[in-house]
Amino acid sequence: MRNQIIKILRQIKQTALDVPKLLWGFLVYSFKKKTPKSAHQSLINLFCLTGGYSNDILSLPISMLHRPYKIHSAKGVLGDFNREQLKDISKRINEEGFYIFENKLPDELCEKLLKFAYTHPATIRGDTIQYASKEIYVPHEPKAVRYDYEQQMLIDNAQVQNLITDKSIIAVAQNYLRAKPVLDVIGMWWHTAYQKEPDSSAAQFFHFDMDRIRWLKFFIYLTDVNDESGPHAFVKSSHKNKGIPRHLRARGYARIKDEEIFSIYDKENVIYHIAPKGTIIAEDTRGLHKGQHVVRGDRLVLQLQFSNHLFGADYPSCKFKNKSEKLVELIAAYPRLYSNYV
Ligand SMILES: O=C(O)CCC(=O)C(=O)O
Ligand SMILES: [Fe+2]
Repeated sequence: MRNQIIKILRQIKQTALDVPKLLWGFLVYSFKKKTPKSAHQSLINLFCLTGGYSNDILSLPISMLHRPYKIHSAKGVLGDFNREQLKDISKRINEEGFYIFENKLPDELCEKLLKFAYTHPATIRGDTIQYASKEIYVPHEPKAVRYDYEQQMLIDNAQVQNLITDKSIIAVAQNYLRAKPVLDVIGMWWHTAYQKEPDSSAAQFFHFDMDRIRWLKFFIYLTDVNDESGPHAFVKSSHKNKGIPRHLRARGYARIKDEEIFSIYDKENVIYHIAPKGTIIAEDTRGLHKGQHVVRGDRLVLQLQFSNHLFGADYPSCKFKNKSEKLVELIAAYPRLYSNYV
């Protein structure tokens, strides 16, 4: 009983510190367009404390201030969605934390991106890598567990520009976020069979993301993904409020071992996205997820992240150097959507 009271008092004290720090952080952000580190930490602390309610409360004024764009035709690589279909997709993501689209990325687009990956250097990453040098990925001869392509190269790539101006993707993101979306991460990386053990810096242990207040990630497989080549894994419904038990949240951004996940969640709720190349998954990575480590082969994935606000983690910034005609047109129509790159 005494311990319980001490715990509650500690939580009250923590909240009393984190709420003003967060609000102060918003004020600083509105002037500097940069979040103070301590305010981002408070966002994480409050998530750990409330299990997600804090993010939902913060999202309310954002939704009111940045009401969704009018998108006339939500047509593109994912399909041609009407309002009801968009609602259904959001409902499924709200329920399960992810949605796998029936439509795949056309082969031609996958091939072009794959060719880009085979011909451009990427930064190698891994727990054992001392120097983040740039290397061209050679299949069967990996030099690290992960190869990350530079965002600047990606945003200027014609295929990537095709995807970030795709109305079906934009509409799905906006519908889920319930606000004007802001595109804020464009990433592409290989996971390789470099090592037998999962790697922490390559996101191969279960974890939740908390870089933003609310966001949606699109994972696009550019290679066939089987059970050995590193499927993306997600714990169904763990993105919901209190979907992650308090004792796990209490550890903050910690990486969680599989044994612990399976001791908490039913096996059938731990989903491994084994799927062919071109598969597109929308996921709320507030839930527990990871890239299963690769046993054989490799996996190339492209990721787009849309958030309801740029408050949060401070990513290195980059701006468009070349723009397709369509991108120029959409930047004018949806300035907030591309504000991070303009
Ligand atoms: O590579 C993966 O499948 C996981 C990546 C991840 O954790 C993330 O994008 O947030
Ligand atoms: Fe993650």
